[in-house]
Amino acid sequence: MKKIVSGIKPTGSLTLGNYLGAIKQFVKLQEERKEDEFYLFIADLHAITTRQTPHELRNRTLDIAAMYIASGLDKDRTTMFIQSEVLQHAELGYILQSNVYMGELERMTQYKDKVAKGEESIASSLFTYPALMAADILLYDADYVPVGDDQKQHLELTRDIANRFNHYYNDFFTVPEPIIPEVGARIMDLQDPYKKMSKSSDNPKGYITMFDEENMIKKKIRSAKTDSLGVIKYDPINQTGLANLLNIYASATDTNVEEIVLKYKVSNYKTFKEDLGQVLVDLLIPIQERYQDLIKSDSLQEILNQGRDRASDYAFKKMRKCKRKVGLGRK
Ligand code: ATP
Ligand code: LTN
Repeated sequence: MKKIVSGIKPTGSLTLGNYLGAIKQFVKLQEERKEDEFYLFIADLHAITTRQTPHELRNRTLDIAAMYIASGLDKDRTTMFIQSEVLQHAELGYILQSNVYMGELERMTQYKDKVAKGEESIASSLFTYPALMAADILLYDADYVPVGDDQKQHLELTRDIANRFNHYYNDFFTVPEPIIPEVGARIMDLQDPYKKMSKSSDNPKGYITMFDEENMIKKKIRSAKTDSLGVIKYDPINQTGLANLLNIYASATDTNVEEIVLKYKVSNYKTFKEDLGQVLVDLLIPIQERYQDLIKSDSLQEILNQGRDRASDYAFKKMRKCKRKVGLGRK
């Protein structure tokens, strides 16, 4: 039996990128791997590395939990919980800060990108973030971590931290492996296809959220940036915007890009975009309907309570052993 762990930050409305890169992937793994255990958390401690409005943060945390279940997650086979409700994440995060070097953290591109944006006040937690992320994973002895492409570097660092700790204190943590989807791992912004689709982007036209209404979805796809070449083929260098739309289509329909190109070979961008809009409407609207039922129900609260208790149980035991290893506290 393997353990699969992943997290998602409640920093904005979930996007199509989050869905295709992470959520769909998680649900699929769960369908394929009947023997395995699944832990999934809403990373609210990570969200506050950038300033959040308290009531919005709290609402979005629940939104994400409901969206996961609405997307097909099996609630009976998932330990789903809110990160800050399991105290050991912060505790282990601190210990791991002492096992990661400044130079390593300085190399993290997610951090560098945020700094490069030129924001004035950068919280110190944004810098130490990878230590907390490593804690999220190592606390549960995860074997696999399904994530989008942007998290690959953090996962590598998590592995380095685990190996370093294991070397110094004798084998203690399971060294995890990332699972990154073949298609859908990097959905790009619809208006600027050189940049990742991101829920904290300034331009809402660049992303589709999982809450967008039918007309909005179609409109955003229709106005997605393409090129003037007018031929449907997969050429990420010269037709970057179109390549992104082809990836979205392939990922949303579980097909491959070649098949889509073949289907639209003699078509035009307008027809292709109309069809893609419809594909996404057919994908997202049923999820939104299930979400509406869930967000009002008591069952969501019960799932999160149960998840918190189960995760805390494991985390408590792991941390007791960890502190003993490191020499903290009394015997
Ligand atoms: P932000 O935009 O605020 O930085 P984010 O959406 O990148 O947030 P998370 O919410 O933590 O960050 O991401 C959750 C998961 O979604 C991660 O596994 C991440 O790799 C994946 N993901 C995020 N954006 C994309 C994208 N554009 N394409 C594919 N996967 C993505
Ligand atoms: N850092 C991730 C979110 C995240 C995560 C995790 C993902 C926090 N902890 C543990 C997988 C496992 C992000 O920014 N997308």
